[in-house]
Amino acid sequence: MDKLDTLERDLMREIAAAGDLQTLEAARVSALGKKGRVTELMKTLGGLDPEARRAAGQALNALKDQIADAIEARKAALADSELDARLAQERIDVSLPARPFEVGRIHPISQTIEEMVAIFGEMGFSVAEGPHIEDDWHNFEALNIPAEHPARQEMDTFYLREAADGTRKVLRTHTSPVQIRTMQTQKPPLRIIVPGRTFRADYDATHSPMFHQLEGLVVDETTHMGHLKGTLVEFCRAIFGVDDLPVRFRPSYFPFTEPSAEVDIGCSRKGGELKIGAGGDWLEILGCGMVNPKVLENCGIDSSRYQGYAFGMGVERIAMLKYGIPDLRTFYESDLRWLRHYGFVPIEAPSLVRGL
Ligand code: 2NL
Repeated sequence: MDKLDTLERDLMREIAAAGDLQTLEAARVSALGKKGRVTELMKTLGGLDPEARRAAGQALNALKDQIADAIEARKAALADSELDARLAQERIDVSLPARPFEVGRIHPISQTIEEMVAIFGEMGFSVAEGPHIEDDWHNFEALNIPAEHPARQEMDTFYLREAADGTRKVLRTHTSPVQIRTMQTQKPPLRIIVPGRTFRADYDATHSPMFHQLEGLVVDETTHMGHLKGTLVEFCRAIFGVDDLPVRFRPSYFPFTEPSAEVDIGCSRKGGELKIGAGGDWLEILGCGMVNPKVLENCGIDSSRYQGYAFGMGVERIAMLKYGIPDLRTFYESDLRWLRHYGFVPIEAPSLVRGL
């Protein structure tokens, strides 16, 4: 029992004296470890007679618990003071400038499509989409574009490798095949717009092998050229934000519409600067017409009952005019400086969500 008192005093002193977690762990091992002093004493119990063994056993177990508790308490105290020391040392410098917060930009093509969709959306049009890879029928044949038409020649169209049956798929040269697919699968009345990528083998300051179109199609029983004119005049004024913008319909030809027209908007070109609005000059911005009855029939729509109009425009061209972008090729260069200049900060850009 004397020995136990001495051991207890020694161990408690060691624990109290441990100045860090490592020293404390060493003290624990030397007391309670496999060869620790308390453990070694436990092993001597077997040599005592039963009476003494019980008394010594109880005392030893009590000592073991006391030491273990003391170690835990010391451990907590050491951890606290370590944290206090770290907190005293580490400071937050509130005067440090905040980390730069980079916000991406919306590409002018995406922004322009968004604005077009919003304008036509308010007029009751829905958006339709379709595949970029098309077959000859959907891209040309159904649209009344004859085999000898220049658009079907190798020169203008990207053809895919010939299949085993001799047919060749194409990268769609316009978004019209989506209208064809819609007419095949849905019943009139139809009122859709089709924004999307299109592909033609052409490359200069105003042409890119990949570009964007937005086409529209309305088919109903009494839809006529007056609806076509009203819709497109309204669209031109809305997209350029000019209420009294002059709009002119000039007779033209497309195989898929009859009659067909090209639409010009008023502008002035004084001093080499282009200004959209009244000014005596004209700028072509889209094509349109009444859907050729042959096209309706090709899609299984009864042309003696239904008629409609269609239109198409290049998204890049509208974006260049609206946002003063001089070279079409820069749209696809992924130059971040260009994107920071011409792109739109999401929260500032007019969007569908807030009705432009
Ligand atoms: C242009 C002119 C146009 C159409 C596209 C169309 C589609 C079907 C039936 C009839 Cl499915 N027409 N599309 C009609 C007239 C003009 O585009 O200058 N595009 C850039």
